[in-house]
Amino acid sequence: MRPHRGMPMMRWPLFRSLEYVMPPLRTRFTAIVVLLAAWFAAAGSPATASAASCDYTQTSDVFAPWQDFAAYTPFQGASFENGASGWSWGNGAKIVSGDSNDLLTSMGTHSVEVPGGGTARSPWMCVNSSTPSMRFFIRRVSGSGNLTVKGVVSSGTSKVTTLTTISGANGAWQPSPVVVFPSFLTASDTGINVQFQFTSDPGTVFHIDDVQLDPYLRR
Ligand SMILES: [Ca+2]
Repeated sequence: MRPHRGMPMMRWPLFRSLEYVMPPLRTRFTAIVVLLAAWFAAAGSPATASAASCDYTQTSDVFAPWQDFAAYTPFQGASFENGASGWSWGNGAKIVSGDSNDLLTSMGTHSVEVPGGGTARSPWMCVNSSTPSMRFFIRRVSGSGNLTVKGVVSSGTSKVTTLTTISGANGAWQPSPVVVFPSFLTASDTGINVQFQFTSDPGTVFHIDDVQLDPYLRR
C-alpha cells in the first residue's frame, strides 16, 4: 500500500478503495468531486423553505380582563418594542410611540401606525386545526373608515382572503374583536404558513399593538 503524503482523507475507506481503481491523481480528485456533488444532489436542495412551527409554548390569557380566558401566544415581534422582527410595512405603515400597555401588565412604549391605504404585514405564522383565531389591540387615531385584516396563504397558489373588517374602534386602546379564521385556514392538522395583513381605509389611521394568536382550539 502506497503512502499518500498530505492527503489524510485517503484514510477513509471510501477513498482508500478509489485509489485502486483510479490511478492518476487528478482523476482521483475529479472522481471525489463528482461523488460529493452526487451526494449533495441526492440529499435534496438546502434552499427548500422550512415551514414555521405550530408548536406554540409561550402563552398567557392576555385578554382575561375582557372575559376572554383563552391562552394566547404573541406573534413574533408584535409588541413592537425592539423593532418588529419579521414584519414589513407598506404605504407608510410604521412603528410609532404610544402603547397599549396601560391595558396589560407588560410595559411598552411603541405600537404600529397604519395610515390610510397603509398595510402592516405580519411574519409568516403557522396556522392549523388547533389555532382557531387571533386578536390584538387597536385604537382609531383619525378618520371614520375601517381596518381590514387579511390572511395570505403561502402554500400552493397564493391565496388572499379578508378575515374581518373592523369599523367600531374609537380613540382609546381596546381589544379587537376575536378574529375567527375561516375553515380553510384551519383544515390542516400539521400547519400552513399564513401572513396577516392589516390595512386602513383611505383617510383613516389606526394604531395596533400586541398581536396574539390563539394556539388552542376552544372547546
Ligand atoms: Ca407595544
